[in-house]
Amino acid sequence: MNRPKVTIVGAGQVGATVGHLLMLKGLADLMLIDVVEGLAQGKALDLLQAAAIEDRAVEVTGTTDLAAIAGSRLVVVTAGLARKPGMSRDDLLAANANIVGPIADQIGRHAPEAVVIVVTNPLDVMTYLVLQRTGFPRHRVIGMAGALDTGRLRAFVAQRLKTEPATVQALVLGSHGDLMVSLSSSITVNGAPVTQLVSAQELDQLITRTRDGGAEIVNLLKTGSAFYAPSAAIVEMVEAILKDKKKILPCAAYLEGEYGIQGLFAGVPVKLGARGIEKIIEIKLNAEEQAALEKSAAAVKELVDIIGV
Ligand code: A3D
Repeated sequence: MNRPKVTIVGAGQVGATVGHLLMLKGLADLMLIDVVEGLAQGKALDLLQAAAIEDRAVEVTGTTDLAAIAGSRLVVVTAGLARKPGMSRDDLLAANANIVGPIADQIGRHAPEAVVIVVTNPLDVMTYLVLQRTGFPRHRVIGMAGALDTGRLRAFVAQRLKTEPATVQALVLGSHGDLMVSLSSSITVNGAPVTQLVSAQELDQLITRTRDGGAEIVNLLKTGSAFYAPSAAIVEMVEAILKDKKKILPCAAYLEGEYGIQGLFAGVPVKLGARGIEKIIEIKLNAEEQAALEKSAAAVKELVDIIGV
């Protein structure tokens, strides 16, 4: 069978979990790459054996060699340092730029037609760096954040209302971080506006918990950060692309005037299909939401200026 090849660069908590979920779906042959000798090889071997038990006929290979990106239909970049307690996403900036920049160079060289999903934090800046260093068109470089943040908000709303998460719809835009923009007006439960189901104060608390969702888990874990939900969100995006689903999801996309933002990544609803981002969906925001989105983009611009890409 002619399965596409998906490469995951960074075989840590997120990368390996993405590998596990993708293996279970049997969607693609997998290449795991990590700078630590033996790590990607060991996890790949473990996954290959798990695939036999799960009855999935996929190839899983591990290496330290970035040249193994060659032939990838899709590359997921999770290489980098994870946040530690008390560390903001922005603290990670310089360290992760030095890791992600050279990886992007190798993606451009070895898989010039690939779609790239960037996960390394600070997300919006790392995605910008990958766009610049690969020279890829903007529809093929996508940041994962909105799908995760939306999932977190849906989980909290469903838990509060004691209902199934599948019935809860929501949209979280902006940058991934303290300035994410949750659109209260977008949250519905089986079509009913959530604003009529919980008090404004409760809704605020759910939105705040979503904004701080990553930090809450970091503080509990003490070492490392969230990986199950981030990986599920990445796989949702990978599946939409490999299956050409035309699925509308919030993702970090490079904006060229959409939402009044020029030359930066921000989380907005996009249509994901075989080409990557097939369309940036512009929805009408109220003045407060627009101002919040612009504030969040301005914060990303400051970080982009710091790393000077
Ligand atoms: P972790 O378990 O530390 O895995 C990172 C892996 O990257 C490690 O195995 C490293 O050895 C590897 N690595 C480091 N440098 C290189 C390199 N040059 N080439 C190849 N591999 C390398 O972290 P994690 O998996 O928990 O998180 C990975 C990244 O994703 C971090 O930057 C997180 O902050 C980020 N993350 C983002 C989200 C978003 O929602 C955007 C969610 C979760 C994690």
